[in-house]
Amino acid sequence: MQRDEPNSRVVALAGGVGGAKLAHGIALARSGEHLSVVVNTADDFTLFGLHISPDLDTVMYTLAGLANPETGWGIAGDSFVTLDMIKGYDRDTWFWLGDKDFATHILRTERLRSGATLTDVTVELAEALGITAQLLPMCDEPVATLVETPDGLLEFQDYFVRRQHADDVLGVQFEGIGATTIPERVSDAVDDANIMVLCPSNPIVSTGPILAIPGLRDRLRQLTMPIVAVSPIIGGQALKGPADQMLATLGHEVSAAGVAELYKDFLTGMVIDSQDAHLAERITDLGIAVHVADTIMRTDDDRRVLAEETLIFAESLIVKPELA
Ligand code: FO1
Repeated sequence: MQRDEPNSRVVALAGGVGGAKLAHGIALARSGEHLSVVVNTADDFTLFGLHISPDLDTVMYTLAGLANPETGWGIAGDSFVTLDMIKGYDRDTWFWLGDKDFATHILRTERLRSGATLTDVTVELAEALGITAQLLPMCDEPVATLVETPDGLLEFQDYFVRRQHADDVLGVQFEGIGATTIPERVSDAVDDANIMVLCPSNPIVSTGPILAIPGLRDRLRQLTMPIVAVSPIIGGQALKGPADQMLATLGHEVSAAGVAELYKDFLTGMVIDSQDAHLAERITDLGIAVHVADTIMRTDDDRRVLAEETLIFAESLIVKPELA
């Protein structure tokens, strides 16, 4: 197919597994060189003295072709000898860290302790793994998602992994977000892009923290490039994780239209699943163009095809200068 903009520069905002899959699809559909992925870091935490960045690692391993295909996070075929030994010391091992994965956390922590920024370390690790896309944390300052539940305020991984996201979410807080700034490399990536894609990630705790960085949402509202989201909710459900439960307990509609409401102040277009075609008119009524596609990504080819469709849709929304 002939495209007007075969080499669009794309900046993608992503959280964990769903975000990683679409980012991988974009790299497969076009090329990593034309892609910057800005990743949520509000899930980051310290374990065994190591700085863990679950979403960054999920995107990094996925783009490098190393991700565990069953879980979507962690490394395929990893062993757990280190964690077993830690367990032998009578320590709680609720968060599964594989041996190869440990290497990433050790080196990240070492570099951060020697004064490198999270952006520096992320770029170094991704390059070393041969990733051609630019992988960027949403910010360099620490941010921690805290989840308000009937049992009190929980740290994110405590809520998500240890307690298996079983608690009702009554609110979320992004501790530290007020002191964050948009990193220069993220700012440059946005400036250089002609398409922005919001990956199908949890809109509350994955893209939510990215959009909460002071000044970022205002910046998106002023952009002239198309900003297209792929809905993480299909047929009223999240494919993975607690986005559906969270939307419900926070009083949002659990549908692609509910997600469109959350993004409507800056969104140009939305890709929704064929199962949700009936929602198209409600979303277009919000001033958001809609493209209907099969959005479930089971294989690498599904990722590539969805990414290609999303980019062609976004490119159709680029306002040509003579029409502006
Ligand atoms: N998710 C789990 O549900 N259980 C785990 O034991 C777990 C370990 C883990 C280790 C490294 C990593 O990079 C991610 C890991 N995740 C695990 C996923 C992760 O914590 C969540 O999916 C995200 O924070 C939400 O996007």
